[in-house]
Amino acid sequence: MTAADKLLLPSMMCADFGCLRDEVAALEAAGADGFHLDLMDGNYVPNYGMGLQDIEWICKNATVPCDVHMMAEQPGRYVEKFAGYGARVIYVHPEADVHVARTLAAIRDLGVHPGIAINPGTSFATIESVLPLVDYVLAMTVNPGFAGQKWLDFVNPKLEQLVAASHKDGNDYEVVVDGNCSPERIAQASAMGVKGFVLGTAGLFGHGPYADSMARLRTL
Ligand code: S6P
Ligand code: MG
Repeated sequence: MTAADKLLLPSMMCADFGCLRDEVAALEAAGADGFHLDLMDGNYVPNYGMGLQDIEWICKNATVPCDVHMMAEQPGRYVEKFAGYGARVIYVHPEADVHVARTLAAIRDLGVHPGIAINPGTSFATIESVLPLVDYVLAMTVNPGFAGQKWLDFVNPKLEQLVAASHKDGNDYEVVVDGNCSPERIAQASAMGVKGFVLGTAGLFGHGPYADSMARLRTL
């Protein structure tokens, strides 16, 4: 994989909502490949965010694609809404959906890339059967719900499993990592074959000019 192939995806829950328009413009100018938009329902995870109106505004005003990460129970209830906003990818968690295969098919029928998000404590085997239905796998390296957490090393073998299975036996998906994407972790995961990185407090926000950080991360 070349550096240019890497997908660098700022996590907008880490942006300054006091000047969201400026944040979006600055991150796009810095070379963001897309925006990662987290939805938390206070139930599936013990936190709330981002609001539907925030997600709608970013989806409709960004000039780069937007991916919605649903940390919410019964995600199927909302996929039509996010498709209407113009989302590029919609990620759902298998534990949150009794009929995840139906929801993934519904996302594709809406013209959006289906994605599955996998928690640190969820095994590869749990999602293996639905992998042919998805275009992206969001591998969580922290427990979902909060920014600023530590990378859980026990996830590393599963990252390798996900990459190894990504383009064979009926599968055709890319692996994106979410959680503590520091420069060191990006270098490590990139070497494993991970394609995309959600950038939060570990690698982008609070580390000086976005363009400088993004240029450095792209070379790793
Ligand atoms: C929260 C969410 C993530 C965070 C991101 C923050 O679980 O799904 O997308 O926004 O992980 O990154 P960092 O670098 O603060 O861990
Ligand atoms: Mg996320």
